[in-house]
Amino acid sequence: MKVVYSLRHRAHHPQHEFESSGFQEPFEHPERAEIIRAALDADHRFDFVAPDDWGTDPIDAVHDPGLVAFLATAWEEYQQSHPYTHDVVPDVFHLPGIRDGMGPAVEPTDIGARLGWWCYETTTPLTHGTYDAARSSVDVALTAADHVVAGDRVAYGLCRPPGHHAARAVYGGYCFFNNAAIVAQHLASTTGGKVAVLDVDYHHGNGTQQIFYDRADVQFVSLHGDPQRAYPYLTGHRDERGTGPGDGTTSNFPLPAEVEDDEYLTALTAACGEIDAFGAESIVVSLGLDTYWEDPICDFALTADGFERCGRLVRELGRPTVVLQEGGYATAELGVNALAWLSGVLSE
Ligand code: Q9C
Ligand code: ZN
Repeated sequence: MKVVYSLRHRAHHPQHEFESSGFQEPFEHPERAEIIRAALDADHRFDFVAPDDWGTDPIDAVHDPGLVAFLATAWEEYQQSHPYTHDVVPDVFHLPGIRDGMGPAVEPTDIGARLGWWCYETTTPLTHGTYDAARSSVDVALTAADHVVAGDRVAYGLCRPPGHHAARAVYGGYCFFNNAAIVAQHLASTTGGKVAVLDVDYHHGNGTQQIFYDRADVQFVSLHGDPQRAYPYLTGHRDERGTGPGDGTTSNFPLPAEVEDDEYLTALTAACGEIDAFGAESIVVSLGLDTYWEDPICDFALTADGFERCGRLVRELGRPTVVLQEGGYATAELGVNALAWLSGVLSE
C-alpha cells in the first residue's frame, strides 16, 4: 500500500490549546504523525511516496476562496499588531445572534476580528507554519487519491493537520482545510462516479457533512459520539439526512459512551450497508483513531483488534478506497492502531 507523507506537517506546532477554560498542552501535535510514520515505515507492506503540489484550485472547489486567502496571510498580518505571537487565536466570534434582526454582517477589516469571522472556536491556533502544513496535508490527501485513480485498490494519506471539522467557510476542531471533502470532490469531478465518505473519527465530521449536504453524487456516512455530549455538539444527529437533491445521502450513527468493539462493528456494518446501497464507486475514509479506549479526549472503548476488524469490513465493500488520517490522541498507541486498521483493509 502506498503511504503518502510529507514532513511539512511539522510546520504546524502550536504551543497551547485553549480548552475547558484553560491552556492545555496541544492534543494535536507533530509527534502524532511521526509515530504513525515510524510504525508503517518498519513494515514492508507500506511504500512511502512524497506528495505532488496540487495548488489551491482543488481547495477552492469545496471551500469559500476567502478562507484560503485568509489563511495564507493571517498569521503574518497578525504579527503587525501583535509581534512575537506564536499561537494566533480569535477572541471575538461571528455568531449570527449578534446581528439578529439587523441583516447579515459584513467581514470586518481588523485582523483580530477577521480571525473570529473565519474560525469558530479556540482550540485551533494559527502558527507561523500552519498554512504551509495545511496545504501539504491537502497535497498528501490528493496524491493518495491519485494513486487510487491510477488503479491502486487502496492508498493511505498520512494527513496532518486533520480536516473533517473544516466547513465551507470556517475552520476549527484542529482542522483548516477539509482534506476528505477536497478528495471526494476531486474524485467525483474526475471520475464522474458516485463517491462515499465514511467518517469513523470519534467526532462528527461536521465540515464534510455540510459541504455535501445537498449533493446527490457524494454520500456522507458517519459514526461518532452522540452530539448530546460530544464535540462539535451542533451536528451529527440521526435525523440529519441531507437536503434537496441530497435528501437521503447523509447518514449519521450517533453512539453512546463506552461503546466496545462488537457494538461498534454492528453500527459500522449498517453504515457500510448504506454505502453499498448508495452504489458508491469509490470511498474516502476519514480515519480517526480517537475511538480508541485510551484516547485522552474521547469516550469510546475500541481496541487494536477492533480496528483491524473495522478495516476488514471496509475492505469487504470492494471499492477503490482512499484512507485519510484525521484525529487520534493516544499518541503512544497511534502507530499500532493505524497499522491494525490498515492491515484489516489490506486483508484478502
Ligand atoms: N471541550 C479531531 O479529532 N476540542 N478534532 C473540543 C471540548 C476539539 C477534535 C473541546 C476537538 C477536535 C480531528
Ligand atoms: Zn476526532
